[in-house]
Formats: sequence, structure tokens, C-alpha cells
Amino acid sequence: MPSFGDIAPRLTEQAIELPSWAFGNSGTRFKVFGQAGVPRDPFEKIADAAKVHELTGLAPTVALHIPWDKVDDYAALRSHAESLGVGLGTINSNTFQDDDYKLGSVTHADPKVRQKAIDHHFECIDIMGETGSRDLKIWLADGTNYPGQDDIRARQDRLADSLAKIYERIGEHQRLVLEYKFFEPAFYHTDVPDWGTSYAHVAALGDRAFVCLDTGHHAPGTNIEFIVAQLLRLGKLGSFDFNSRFYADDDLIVGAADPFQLFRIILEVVRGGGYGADSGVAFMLDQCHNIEKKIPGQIRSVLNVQEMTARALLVDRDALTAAQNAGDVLGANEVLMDAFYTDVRPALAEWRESRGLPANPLRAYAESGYQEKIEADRVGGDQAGWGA
Ligand code: PSV
Ligand code: MN
Ligand code: MN
Repeated sequence: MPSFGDIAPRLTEQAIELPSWAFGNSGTRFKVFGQAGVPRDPFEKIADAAKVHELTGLAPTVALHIPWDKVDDYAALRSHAESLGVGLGTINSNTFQDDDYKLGSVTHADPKVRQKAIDHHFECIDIMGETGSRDLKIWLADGTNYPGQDDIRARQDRLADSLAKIYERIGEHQRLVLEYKFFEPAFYHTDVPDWGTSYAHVAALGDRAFVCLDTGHHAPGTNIEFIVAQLLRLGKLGSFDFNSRFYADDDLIVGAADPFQLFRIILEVVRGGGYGADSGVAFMLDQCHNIEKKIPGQIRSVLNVQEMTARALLVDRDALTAAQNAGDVLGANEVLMDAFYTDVRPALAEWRESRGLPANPLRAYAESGYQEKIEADRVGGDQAGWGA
């Protein structure tokens, strides 16, 4: 197996984008538990995200969600981010919180509603110009609740047509990433339920359209690493929304529910050339911290991704290929498990220190006084988040 020293240089390539909405209040349909110190505006969300980056060196960009993060002056938001050592990243559209979209947005039978949803994406693209963002991420809540409610085939045609109009506006150095989700909020059918549907649409759009894989958006038991391998093979894996789930779209801390699955996913990312700055595959988090504190929740998340990345990089590729080619079933499996069971935490702590970062970012956060300060300073914060 390679040593930690062998793989350490590759760890510097890691960049994980944080979602602005992870810092705001969020909850379930039963209750949103408000927390003291949550941001009152997008500027404060960015300050919190920058704190995560300062302590981990892992999270250099922040994804925005429009209209939750709408501001008058995006150039000011951008310089604020840059002054804190981070950049603005993916722009997420939102066509799921408006009464007009009850029966769909870009798939709606009424052309006026479709145009409203398309116009919202045009606004997002304009914002991308100001924030310097590369990616427009589209997740659609579109679907139906009852068989016969709408023509599911016609909805695919409307979807293709709407996406084509949005894609046409995307700049030369920008990308459209289309996220899928197998159910919810629609319960009978969803218009973009799986990677195959997303792939079919982005393939028809063109070279700058990709699939976004949210790890929480699959049926239980789905082999997600297979999807990763296939999309990388097809050159269409644009980004990840990392989180973890026990039951549905739980949006829990990545690696919390199933660290081995996270390891297997990252292993396929590395295998398929999807790891590193130039790979074109963006690592993002899509999480909500309903009961735990937000900033430590994000710190824990990026550290979990880093730990599994280190373990995936430790796999002895030559030994694995040799065992696979020899038909050595258990030998090949053992090569993977040897890496998976390696505790990289002490080596990572030392490595962080050698780069001027705290050995234990969670402890450093607890000792920094930042949480106490935001709790004292920010009165009345409720910035979205899912609870908004
Ligand atoms: C809804 O399921 C969702 O969690 C999607 O995963 C999006 O990425 C996210 O919301 C933000 O729109
Ligand atoms: Mn997502
Ligand atoms: Mn989701």
C-alpha cells in the first residue's frame, strides 16, 4: 500500500464547495428549530463559510441559492467573499417555492408558467456573470402525485424545450448541471428522477451540460459508485452534492450514515479521473443541520470527505489490478479493505499542522470564540435554509 507521505501531495488538490443554506435555519416539515447566531443575510453566511475554510483549508468556495441569497450588489458580495479568502461558486436556481409552480415549473402545461421558470434561470445566469460562477445547478421539484394527472411524456418534451432555452444563454465558460432525485416533493412520478434521465437531457443539450449526482437522491440499496463510474466514463459527471441518508433525502452529514459508501464513491471518482482541480467534477455539500450547530456540522463534513479521500488514494492500485486480473476475488477485496480500514486521522492532523492549519479544526473552532460572538452579535437571524 502507498504510504500517507506518497498520497499527501494529492490532498492539496481537494476543494469542497459549501452550500450557503447550510448556515441558515432549517428543519423538517414538523419543526424548524431556530438557532442562536444564524446569519441574517448572505454576507454573514459567507463569513461562516469562510470560517470553515480558514480552519480546514478545504472549502474555498460557497454555493448560492437564488432567491434565498438575492442581494442588490453581487460585486460587493463577491469582494466580501474574496476579502475573507473564499470565492462564490455554483448558482442554484429555485423553482419550487412559488404557488405558480404547484403543478410544475419548466415542465408545466401552461407556457406562461414555463416562461416564468425559464426567466428565473436567465436571472440566475445574469447573476453568474457578476459572481464569476462557472456552474448553474438546476434541481427541479417537478412531477405529479397521481397517475393520469398529467402526460408524463409531454412533460419530458417541455422539459427538453425549456432546458434548451436555458442552455442557449449559458456562457462559453459556464456549465449547466442537472440534478436528479427519485421522489419528493412529487410522490408518483418525478420529471428528472434518475441519472439516466438527467444524462439523456444533458447529452442532448451539448458539451457544457452535465449531471449533478446528489448522494441522497437514490432508492435504498442503489449502487451509487456504479453510477459514478458510468457518468465519468461518459464524460458527463459535472458535480456531486454530498450528504448522507438513512431513509429518504435526509441531508445529513456526509459520511455519517455510511462511511464505506463514501469511500467506494470516492474510489470510483479517483479511478475515473474525477478527482482534482482540472477534473471538471465539482465536490459540493448539500446538507442541512437541523439540530447540530451549523459551522461545526460543515467542518465535520469536509473532514469526513477528506478522510475518505485519503483512504481511497491509499488503495494499492497495482496490487488491485493484479488480483483482479488473476481472478483473486478475496485478494482484490482485501486490497480495498486494507485501505478502507486505515485510520488516516493522526496523519491528517499532522499534515494539517505542517500547513499552518489546526490539527483539530473542530476543537480550534470551539476554542476560537466565533460561535459565542455570532450568538451575541446576530440577533434575529433566520436566513434560509429550508425553513425559510
Ligand atoms: C432538494 O432535494 C434539494 O436538496 C436538492 O438536492 C437541491 O440540490 C437542494 O435542494 C437545493 O435546491
Ligand atoms: Mn442536492
Ligand atoms: Mn436533496
